[in-house]
Amino acid sequence: MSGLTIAQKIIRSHLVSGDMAPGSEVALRIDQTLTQDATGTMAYLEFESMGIPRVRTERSVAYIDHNTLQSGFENADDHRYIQSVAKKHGLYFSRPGNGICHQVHLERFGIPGKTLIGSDSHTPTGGGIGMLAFGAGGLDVAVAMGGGAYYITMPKMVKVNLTGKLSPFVTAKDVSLELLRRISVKGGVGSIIEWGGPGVATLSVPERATITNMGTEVGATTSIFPSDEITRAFLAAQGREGDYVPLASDADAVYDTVIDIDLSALEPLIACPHSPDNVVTVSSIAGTKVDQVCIGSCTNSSLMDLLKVAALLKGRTIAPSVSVSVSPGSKQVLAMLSDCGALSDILASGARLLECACGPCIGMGFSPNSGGVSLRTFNRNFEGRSGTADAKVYLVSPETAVAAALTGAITDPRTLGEMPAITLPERFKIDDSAILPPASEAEAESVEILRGPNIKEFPKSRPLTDTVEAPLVLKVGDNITTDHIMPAGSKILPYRSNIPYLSQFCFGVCDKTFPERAKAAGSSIVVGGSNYGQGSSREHAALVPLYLGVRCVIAKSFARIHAANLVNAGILPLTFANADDYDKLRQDDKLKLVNVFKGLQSGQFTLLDETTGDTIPLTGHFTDRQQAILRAGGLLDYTREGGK
Ligand code: MIC
Ligand code: SF4
Repeated sequence: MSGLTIAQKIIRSHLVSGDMAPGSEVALRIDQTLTQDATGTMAYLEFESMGIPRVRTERSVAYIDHNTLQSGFENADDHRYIQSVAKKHGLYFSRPGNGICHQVHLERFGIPGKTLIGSDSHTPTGGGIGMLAFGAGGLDVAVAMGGGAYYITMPKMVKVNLTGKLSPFVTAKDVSLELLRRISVKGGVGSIIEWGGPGVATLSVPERATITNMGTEVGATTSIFPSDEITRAFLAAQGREGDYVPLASDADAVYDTVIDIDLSALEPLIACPHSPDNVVTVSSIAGTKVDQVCIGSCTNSSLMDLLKVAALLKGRTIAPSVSVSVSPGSKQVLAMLSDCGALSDILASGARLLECACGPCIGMGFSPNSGGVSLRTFNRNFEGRSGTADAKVYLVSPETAVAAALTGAITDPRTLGEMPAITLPERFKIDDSAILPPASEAEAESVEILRGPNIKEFPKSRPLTDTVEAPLVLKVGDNITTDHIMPAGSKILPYRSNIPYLSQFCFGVCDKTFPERAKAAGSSIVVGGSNYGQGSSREHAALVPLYLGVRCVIAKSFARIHAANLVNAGILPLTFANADDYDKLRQDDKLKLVNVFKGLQSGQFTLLDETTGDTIPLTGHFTDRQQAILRAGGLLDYTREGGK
């Protein structure tokens, strides 16, 4: 037998059931979980409904980082609810202001070789420290907190072989953008990307984490780096050397694909509106006027990133036409920037300091002006996500962001002169006072769960029927993101535990009349193109359509987490057997899905278009467990009925 990749080794040591052949379903034991507030309230409501008194993982952490504005009682109530659940049920609680979940988890909790799932699509950031970390829907995280396994389709193994060394002003972000340029937002679907080769030794843990973070954007199941001496040094600097475990693939490990990237050959790159894979060189569009620059997010808010930003801004002033924000990834980063004086350099340049949170990345404030050009060090530039429908958002490295902040136009950062040398400290400032431990088992019983009026009922599921008769209420194109299906932003985010309220905004970016029409239809079907449901893990993109009566989504292909969320919500995700049949279906056609139960077993479904008379073959390959979940009307009903 040939050797194993890093991911295969971790999967093997956590295998609860299944066969590790690509395409088969494997069930994994989960060591750690994380949630953030925007998906957390729902996840904890689901966890509570399972009636398990204490989490059964090694470590579960509830973060508050997405919506920290508390612009009304809704969020304050949700945060208080999550805090009380954490205390009662055995979770650590990271208070608002303590930082972005992925950054804090890397600093304080990540352990090489462990498995992690999080109700956030960027959970693979943990791969930077050698964790096998997956983004998942809230319900899957709730099940894992209860000690249940996490089910995935065994991915293919892709290796990115790094050689050479990054040149000054070329960064880990440019490595991610280069991969996006080459393989697109669909190129990683069904794969685990392992980063290897001699170039790995030149990258620090935060740089590796930038790369695994953005592996989400190529659609990868997850991404992982080896755990080596650099990992040990990072853990030691965090006072956690005891958590270090070396991890490497076997010399004869077999990969389905190998991609070579020569770090020395890269130059600064930029993703243009409105997709992270719309990548060109910065120099090719230099001179484009910029209105806004945002530095931060779980992709680029580490101490290393912000020390570089501060060093480049030192003694300089940002252009009067540009508005600049800096959001440090964690309280640790902010405190250390402050202690060494770098924060003063940032502030003296004219940049605005925002809280250690997701902030503008999820449209929580700092929306660009009308038609504005915004350069962001973030990971997603989907249309409308910034909060300004006609803004043009570009994704860049911190260095390129600073260059634009100083000049007021897209500028190759290599024109800024010498790159100041940055070294990470041997010891980070450790202050876990904003991470609250859970109550002891003895005290837990008396902890009261504090619920606010914003928490509304979970949408009612319907068990699957053998015939689904419903109109095609919405037909959309390729690469529909969960931001299209269920937008976020400061006006909507406070309502993540209020599905009826959220439903008014469902598919608003594509068609504002959708919620009304879907509700009126009672039962409905949505049709999409390829890579349907890419982006965020938010299960609201399945729960809200469920609430509006969507029974089935038919697409050319699906993104992994969203397909799992649809199954968990009891909505059938089916694909066209012949992609061309997509063109035959028209909005408002009367559709009829027949012999659904037989289809579940055979994987072949038949759709009748009663308006045109067409018969369209569809496919949907579901494991026995997924079939049982769909029949029950969703994972919650399946679990309640005793399913594992
Ligand atoms: C995102 O980056 O889109 C989010 C907001 O972090 C989401 C989670 C959410 O919608 O709450 C994600 O990536 O899963
Ligand atoms: Fe937060 Fe943005 Fe990261 Fe999502 S991508 S977790 S919104 S910082």
